Amino acid sequence: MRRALIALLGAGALLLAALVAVALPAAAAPGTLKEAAAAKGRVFGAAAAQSHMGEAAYASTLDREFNQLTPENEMKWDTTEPSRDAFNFGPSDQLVAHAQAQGMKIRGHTLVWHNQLPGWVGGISSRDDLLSAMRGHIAKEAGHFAGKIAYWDVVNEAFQDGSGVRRDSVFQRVIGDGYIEEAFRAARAADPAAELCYNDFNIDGRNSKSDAVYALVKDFKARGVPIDCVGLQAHLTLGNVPSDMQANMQRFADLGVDVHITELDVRMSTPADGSKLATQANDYKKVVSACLAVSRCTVITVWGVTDKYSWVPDVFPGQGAALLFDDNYGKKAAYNASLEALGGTDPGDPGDPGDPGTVTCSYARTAQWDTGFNGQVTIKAGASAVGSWTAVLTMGSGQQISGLWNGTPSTSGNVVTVKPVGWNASLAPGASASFGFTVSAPSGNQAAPALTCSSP
Ligand code: G2I
Repeated sequence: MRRALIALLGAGALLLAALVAVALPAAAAPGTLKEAAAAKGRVFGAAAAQSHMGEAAYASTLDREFNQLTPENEMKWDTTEPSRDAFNFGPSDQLVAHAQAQGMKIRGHTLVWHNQLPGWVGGISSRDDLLSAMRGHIAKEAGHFAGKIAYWDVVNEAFQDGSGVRRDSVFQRVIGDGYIEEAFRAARAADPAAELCYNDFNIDGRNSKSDAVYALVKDFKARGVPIDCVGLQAHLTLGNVPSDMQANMQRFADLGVDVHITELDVRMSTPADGSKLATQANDYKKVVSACLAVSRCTVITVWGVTDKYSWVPDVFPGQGAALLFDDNYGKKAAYNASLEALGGTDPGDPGDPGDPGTVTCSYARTAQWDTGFNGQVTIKAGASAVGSWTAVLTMGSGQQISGLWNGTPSTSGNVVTVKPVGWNASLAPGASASFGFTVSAPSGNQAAPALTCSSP
């Protein structure tokens, strides 16, 4: 009897354990960039402009996805000290208050830069005078925000692009090489709690410019000049993430500084299309993964919330679509790729038709004769389900598609865009769909058409 009872209790415990296992699913993967980044001990930020904060979708996207804010222009010298000793912290105070209310960290950007510099600074020609103006500016601005700033971009873009030579700015000309360390010392004195960074573009991989920054940081560390981090801006062009980005970040980290990706965007020629957006998604994934592989890469910040307000088209006409959210605040493939690289999953996954996901595709020739051939294209979903897909075939000279099945073609010149027929639109993770076609090629050109694909 007692034995039977124990057996019964044992069985009950097993049953209970089984029930608990069913009732407690694994913790849901984080569903926003900031949550996913936090789970990896990272911060995910965006540059934001006070002038857009009144737009509800702008502010709500910023607040939902990001836990660090960089004022895009509001802390620059021409705004904060437009004339000597006359300070204006109005717009920056508003952004700081918003960030604090949202529990976001704040990146101060930037104390000393040759650009967006008021005319009066450029007019100073005595070393002592410029040194005192620069120290005064830093003391006042970093002092004003002291205790509220997680990271300061103390000096921005001090090296010439494409070389290890110092940029010819008024600071360099009038004060000389020492102006950078003077700026860092003044910043430390004004706000001892902030991490102090040197920030620059085109130092994402190893090159003569990043070598020069490396030498600067090494020298500062050796001589006890205060520096805590290096900002790699990462204003990238499509398909060009430096292959040695991780190694480059690691060498900085090995000097004893943190590494921040401070202004990430990946621009493309506009209009965007599925294949460019897929390449961009892969670029973002590479950058996020490289950061995660370096323990001292602690911050990733994108340079803007939405493509709608990106700086890119103003400076590079005909280019844009560089960020994670499109003009309508829709999540782009690059968003999903970044989130997934951080270990998160969009709550819309899997199978949300609005979720781009990723697909790969392949071509095979299934028959051929003197004046034509049959081809078959297979589209395969990646790790996430996709709601739809698009394949683009570029035909060779003298080739024309004379028939196509299991797909819906539309032709423009020698480019044939193929969408699903309906039943073969949505694909489970790893599943594939195929369509076939006949090519008429009177000249005998049997060359495979070029093929790209994307989702949706
Ligand atoms: O150029 C991209 C970034 C490179 N690294 C340093 C960043 O501070 C820089 O940001 C951009 C801002 O995104 C732009 O918004 O810096 C530009 C100026 O160098 C900013 O553009 C300026 C325009 O030149 C002004 O005409 C405009 O009034 O933005 C101002 C405010 O919208």
